[in-house]
Amino acid sequence: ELHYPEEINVATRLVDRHVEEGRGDNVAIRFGDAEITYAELRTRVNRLGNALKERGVEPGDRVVVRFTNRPEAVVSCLAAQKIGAVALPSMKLLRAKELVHIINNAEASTVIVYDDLLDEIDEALPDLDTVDDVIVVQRHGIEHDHADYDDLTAAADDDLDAHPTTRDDLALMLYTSGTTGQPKGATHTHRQVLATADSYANYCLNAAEDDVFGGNPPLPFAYGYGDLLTFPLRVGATTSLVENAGPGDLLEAIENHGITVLCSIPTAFNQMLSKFPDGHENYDTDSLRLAVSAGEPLTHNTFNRFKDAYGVEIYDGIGTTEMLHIFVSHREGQEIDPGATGYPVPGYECKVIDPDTGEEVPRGEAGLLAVRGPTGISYWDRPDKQAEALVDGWSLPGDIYVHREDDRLEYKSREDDLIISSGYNIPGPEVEAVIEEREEVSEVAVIGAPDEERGQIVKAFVVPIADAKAGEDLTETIQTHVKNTLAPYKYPRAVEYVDELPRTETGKIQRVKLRERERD
Ligand code: 3SK
Repeated sequence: ELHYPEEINVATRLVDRHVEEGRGDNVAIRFGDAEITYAELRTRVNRLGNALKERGVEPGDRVVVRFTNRPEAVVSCLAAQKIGAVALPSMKLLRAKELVHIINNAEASTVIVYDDLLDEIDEALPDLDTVDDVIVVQRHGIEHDHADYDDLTAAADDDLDAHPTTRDDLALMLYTSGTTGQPKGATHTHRQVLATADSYANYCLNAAEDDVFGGNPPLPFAYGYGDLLTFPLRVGATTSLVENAGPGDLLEAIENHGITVLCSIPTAFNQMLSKFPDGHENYDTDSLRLAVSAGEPLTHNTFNRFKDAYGVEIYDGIGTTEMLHIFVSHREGQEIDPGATGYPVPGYECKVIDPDTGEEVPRGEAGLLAVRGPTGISYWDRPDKQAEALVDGWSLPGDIYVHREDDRLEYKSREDDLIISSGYNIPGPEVEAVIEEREEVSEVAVIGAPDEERGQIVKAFVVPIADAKAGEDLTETIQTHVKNTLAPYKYPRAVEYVDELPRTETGKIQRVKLRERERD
């Protein structure tokens, strides 16, 4: 079990402690050619923290931080937390209407925003009920009439004592990007933010001071917040930040920043493999010691191809915004079975239950995953959803899993993605993984489409690779391949070819949109 003192502030644990213990010259952030040491990061956090206090931000206030992956995003979250406020990072692609919902729901007082993301805030502003201050980081010379981040921080004091927050005070709020419905605020305390590093990053990744964490998950995504902020800073290591990174940018960052732990999502690993199948021949990737994937299940195919091309294994994990980070994964040094997500992360317990009775199902049978540990589901102001998602102290993230005889947990599907056809339960992602084995297929999503006779049929939406010929022949090839690989009732009775799949900003396939299309 992880223990934390009653009074604790995440910002001091991630920054000040390293300076006080002689690691002030360690590089905390690499961004392009710039390096920010822990000593410099502390000063930047203190200055912004003092400026926020002077502008009236109080402990407990919510401070919206709207940035791409840049150093100011890290500084802003830590400065808000250091003065006892709650950082609320916001995804860059959110539009004014979505921002109005989130910011009003959180009753935020302040917005810190990068100038090229200001227009949606300006559009939202007349409808924002509680915001009384907008602070803009000027980088692109975009004109505005708000307070200026550089002016405020230049005029502020270098020293700041952290607010005496307790371990159970809120430090972070993240709205679920949601493949369905209105975004909900997931709240996280100072203790819980630290616990993601002290459980997953410590035990599964062996995070250490000489690591460089890098990749492309956005910082406002719980996955990116852990990978690129909490994990490296917890151990005095370095985070490599790259704005809007594509496959080439990631490879450049590996070479230039010496990334040791590469964090990304399956789509981006696949893009790296398609564009740079022998990436290590074009770039020096020797620094890599492992890669981490989440967001969508990783297929065998991607795991094997990446290992062949880049010489490292990808550790797949399941996490959610509500749980803050990964709670099932393999650990470094364990034999990875790419057919399973892995074991409960040390500190967490998992069981697989019958959703109707709440009883554990026998090993080998599919059921709903229930999890408890140092983080858990805690929605902001949504007692209805909270009661459904946290039952008897167990969080229900909404995933269907099998607890195997070998103790590993094997992912089947999201609860919503289970297809029931003629009485058979068919996990869509299982069929997707098999279809994706075909070389003609670039991406695929499988859903249950309404069918009078069978209730639902398995339907595959396929993005073919550039030179594959979409049509009846390919459909037959796909269907035969699935019938030969899985129980034949799982084959897609319908296949539709599309140019792209609908995705959330964090890269998750929005199967709900495909289902809606089929219903309309
Ligand atoms: O939503 C996810 O897929 C996720 C995975 C790992 C860590 C955090 C999150 C939100």
